[in-house]
Amino acid sequence: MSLPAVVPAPVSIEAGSGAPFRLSSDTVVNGDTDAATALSAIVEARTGLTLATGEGRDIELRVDAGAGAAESYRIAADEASVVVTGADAAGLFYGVQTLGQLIARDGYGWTIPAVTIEDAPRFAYRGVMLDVARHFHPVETVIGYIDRAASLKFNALHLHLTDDQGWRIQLHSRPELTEKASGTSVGGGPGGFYTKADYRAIVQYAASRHMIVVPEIDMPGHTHAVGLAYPELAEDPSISDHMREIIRDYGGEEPRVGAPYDGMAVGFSSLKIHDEATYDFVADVFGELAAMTPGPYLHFGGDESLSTSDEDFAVFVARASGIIADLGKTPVAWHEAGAAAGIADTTIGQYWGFLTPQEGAAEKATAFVDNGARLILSPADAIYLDMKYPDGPELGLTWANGPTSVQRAYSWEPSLVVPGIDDSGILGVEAPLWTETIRTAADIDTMAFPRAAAAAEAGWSPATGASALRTWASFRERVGALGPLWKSMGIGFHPSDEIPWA
Ligand code: TNX
Repeated sequence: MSLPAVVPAPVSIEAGSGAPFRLSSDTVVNGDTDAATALSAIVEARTGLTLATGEGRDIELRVDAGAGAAESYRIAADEASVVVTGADAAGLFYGVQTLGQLIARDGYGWTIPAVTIEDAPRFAYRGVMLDVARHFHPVETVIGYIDRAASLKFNALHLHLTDDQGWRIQLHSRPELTEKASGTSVGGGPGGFYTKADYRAIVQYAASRHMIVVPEIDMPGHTHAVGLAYPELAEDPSISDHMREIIRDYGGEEPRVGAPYDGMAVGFSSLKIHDEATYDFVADVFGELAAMTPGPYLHFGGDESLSTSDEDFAVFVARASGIIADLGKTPVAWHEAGAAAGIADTTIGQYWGFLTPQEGAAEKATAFVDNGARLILSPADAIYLDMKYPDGPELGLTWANGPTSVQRAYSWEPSLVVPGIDDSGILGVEAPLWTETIRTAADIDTMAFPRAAAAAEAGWSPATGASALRTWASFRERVGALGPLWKSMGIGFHPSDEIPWA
């Protein structure tokens, strides 16, 4: 008997021998109210049925604090009943997401197959990143992305809030940032920013889906927009020959002092490293963000600071990470920052190199673990969701060995990326979506689905080799089976020809 399709693959799944549970408008759901609301919404979207509440317990949703590890859950379904037990509220929520994937249809109606599932995450951190700087994405789009990501058991939304092209978060301590530096985007589009109330709404919605928000303010490079608001903090653009080549390839103008930048080239901007005013700025920005952000992480970027010398970069990284640590938060930085002596030793590194590390990336990443912290893995040639598909639309870039097939997004093992770094040094996995070419919610859906599901499985499911389900052959079948559920959720996924869509 074939197993029901669940993505990300659970720790264990066993098909029962009996008849399935039948869903109808008489089916009563009972127990935890938040979980019941979440399940009813999924069932209604997928089947059109409205579940009943009241006496009876056809479907029971409960939290049992002794039931297992954080975020874990168990499902027992047979002809008579369906019981989902979470070890905590997040675990119960994930059990409900799995239950949504189990909904099937036979000749008589909607069913949940007889099945027993035990499940818990491999890694504590499972993230998606959305770049709202290159193109701004409104609150509704972010909320939609939270729903989609949470359905795959992602628990962190990293927002790339600032870059050369725009500053997207309102701060009362530094109002000029959004007043003067949020009005454009790549290609000259209109830009935009989140008010403090918008940001709070995003944080709150994410929390309701058991996700934290990780805000990133990219520094000391990627800061041309800062110079529009505070010219005294920014170095003049430094335009290398390499950058002129990129401008030739991608089009666009060279960055100019005092003018918004709407091109795609990177690495020309820097904050002034040897000016105390810079660190007053860093303290204001992260101080205000810390107060708005209940999650433990503040990301200070640190990538591609190509116009900052190594010595100056190290000075900046030490100061910025120290400021964040002193606020009681855990700093996060892209892996380049690992090279900086003096970095706060709690800083989490985000590795964005290739599956086979090149040019010192592994050494820089390893430095975070040597300091006693851990890594988030975002291998660019596997799970950069902004890479073109081989058979997809024109959207996306190709620099990370692209185009990137669904098979390549799936076929990697976290403990084999950075040599010597195994699960104990890995906090988790994150799939970034940069938005130089990505303008709309529909664009986001196309690029992220189905490849985000591959990243979800790398972050949640047992290691490759530790589960019969952790193969490309199994994954493509299971993802294909999610097609109807994704359609019912309104996900405009890319109908990749690598996947046998149901
Ligand atoms: C590299 S990955 C960047 C971003 C670009 C992205 C495009 C990283 C830390 N930096 O600035 O948007 O490539 O794929």
